[in-house]
Amino acid sequence: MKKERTFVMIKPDAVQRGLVGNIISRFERKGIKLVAMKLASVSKELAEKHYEIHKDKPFFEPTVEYITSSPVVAMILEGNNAIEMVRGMMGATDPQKADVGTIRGDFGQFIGRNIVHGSDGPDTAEFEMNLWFKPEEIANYTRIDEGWLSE
Ligand code: IDP
Ligand code: MG
Repeated sequence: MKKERTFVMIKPDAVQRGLVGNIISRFERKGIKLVAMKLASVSKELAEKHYEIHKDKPFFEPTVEYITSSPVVAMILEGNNAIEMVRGMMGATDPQKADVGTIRGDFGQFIGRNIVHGSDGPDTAEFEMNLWFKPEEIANYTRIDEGWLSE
């Protein structure tokens, strides 16, 4: 299976509601490796770049407002097939449609307050990791359980 890195952001509502630990814990327990992380207040400029593929959509402005309203936790996660695996753990974009057991399904109610972001493919992951992190902010290390997380 392909080892991948993906960009994940815990959105302002989840930080405000004290869900940071629970969300990170889910990724840790799955065996996904945390390689970069920071709490950040997001500028309008960064938010607009992050969501630039949606700039013509009606939800663009409100989403930029949402993401800049209070701090977020930005992360790079690494694991086997990590991009798809993380998206699966997050659940559908609309928390009302997300399966129970997923992050959005367990914690969210509204599409405009949907708890978490994860890159949707290899190109987006690359773009978002470069947008949010400098190379020196990324830690390269081996986790002690990696031998048990491969076959
Ligand atoms: P994703 O986050 O599951 O990849 P996208 O379609 O890429 O979903 O949308 C990006 C973000 O824009 C969503 O996570 C959500 O915060 C916001 N968004 C998407 N669609 C709507 C909508 O219909 N109303 C309000 N916000 C939306
Ligand atoms: Mg998306």
